[in-house]
Amino acid sequence: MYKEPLGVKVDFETGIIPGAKKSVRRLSDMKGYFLDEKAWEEMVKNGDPVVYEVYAVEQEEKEGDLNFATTVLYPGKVGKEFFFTKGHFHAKKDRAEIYIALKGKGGMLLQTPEGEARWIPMEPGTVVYVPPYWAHRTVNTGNEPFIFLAIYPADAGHDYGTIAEKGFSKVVIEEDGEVKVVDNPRW
Ligand code: S6P
Ligand code: ZN
Repeated sequence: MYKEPLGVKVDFETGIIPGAKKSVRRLSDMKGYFLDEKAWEEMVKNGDPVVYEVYAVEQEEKEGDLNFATTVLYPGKVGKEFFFTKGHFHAKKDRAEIYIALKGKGGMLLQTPEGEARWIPMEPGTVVYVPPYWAHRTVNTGNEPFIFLAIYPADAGHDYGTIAEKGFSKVVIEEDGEVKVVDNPRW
């Protein structure tokens, strides 16, 4: 009747959680996500790099329980756009989430269902509260892996559809050697 408590040591250097379920997202898994489609195609042809890996410790989708997962988001750009995670709303839209940055440099784009966006810069030690209803995507703006831990309700689920179709209203690019958060020209 009681579940067994669990303690695991997360490797802050690699993001690896022993015993966790690993998933890998390559650039080819992100067709249509980046603005510069030619650059995307070239990069997919020339090695199809891993954009991010997730190590997740997940429970049954039940109210009250919690999941946790690390993400290792690699450095890179497609055209001017920094590598990012796909981004999602939670399937149960009112489920919140906490992120803790462990290594590297980046940030989070958040967006309401109406398309109002926010950018929160993240570095090791930054804790981000993702309120209910906000879609969220992380972006690596540095030149080493950006690693963070996410803690989220076990019944939150993922809704990728809306973001896959429309993206975020802001994009994070490098211009004149600077990180800029600008309006998405496709929005
Ligand atoms: C889950 C949490 C993270 C992401 C991971 C990959 O709610 O927000 O563990 O799943 O960072 O991003 P995405 O958008 O591909 O799920
Ligand atoms: Zn989430």
